[in-house]
Amino acid sequence: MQQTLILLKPDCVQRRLIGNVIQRFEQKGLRLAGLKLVQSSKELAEKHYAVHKGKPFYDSLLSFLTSGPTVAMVWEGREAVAVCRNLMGVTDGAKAPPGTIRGDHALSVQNNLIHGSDSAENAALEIALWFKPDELVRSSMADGSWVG
Ligand code: D4T
Repeated sequence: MQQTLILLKPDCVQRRLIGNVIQRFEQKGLRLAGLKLVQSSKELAEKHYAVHKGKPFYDSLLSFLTSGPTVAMVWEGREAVAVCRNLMGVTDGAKAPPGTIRGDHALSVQNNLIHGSDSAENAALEIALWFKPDELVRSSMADGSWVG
């Protein structure tokens, strides 16, 4: 069973799209293992986007991620990393296909509503950055054997 970190970025919260996005992950059959509303500090944003340090969009990206509340979530299920990335659509909202979260609701590259880990290894690092171990809940779903 794979886990992934999903962030509903400040634009998603401000545009009242939290419920719309969560519904998509639920409907796909993933299980929610952690959920909280976070006002990201600059330090947290710097750690989260450390890989982009030095890029032209880095400062703007930090300002964006710290500009308001973010919903941090851990979703799990079979191939959860790839499943979530497919539900999100590509980074540039203008290029994301209809039916995806970004394809349906985003036009921007930076303000693209959502973050999802890009590998199982990065998911583990990012989950540890955003969540304490006791904030994650282990459980099974009643329909687990049907959803797979
Ligand atoms: P995240 O990490 O937010 O899920 O986005 P992606 O995985 O889809 O895209 P990314 O790592 O390439 O970029 C991280 C973040 O930076 C913003 N960005 C990206 C930007 O503002 N300008 C740019 O030119 C690029 C490439 C968008 C997402």
